[in-house]
Amino acid sequence: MNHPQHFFRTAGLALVLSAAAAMPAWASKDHGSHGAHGNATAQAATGDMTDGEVRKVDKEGGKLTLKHADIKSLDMPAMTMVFQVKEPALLDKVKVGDKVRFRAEKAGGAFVVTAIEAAK
Ligand SMILES: [Cu+2]
Repeated sequence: MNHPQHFFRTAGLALVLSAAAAMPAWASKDHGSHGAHGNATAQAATGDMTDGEVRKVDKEGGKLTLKHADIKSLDMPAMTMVFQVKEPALLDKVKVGDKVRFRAEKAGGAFVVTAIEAAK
């Protein structure tokens, strides 16, 4: 007489357990996608500006020599090179030896600094 009751109780428990076991798999998958999204957003924000150091300012030529870190958007490793500047006024914001953060893009075969600011 006790056996059927025992069977149903065990079966009921097994159902609860399998439902509980399914929960973490779903929950962690959802959590993982949120984490990946957060990382992508952070990468875009930090990949925006590149660290550099001013080596030379050429106001007449509208050029700037920068020792720069990797520029991921331009697929360029760290190096020292000459950039053109989009606005001559950008050259007034920096002097030789300044640590800066800047944004560069490729325009017509030349690399052009479009924004620059003192590194914090
Ligand atoms: Cu470079």
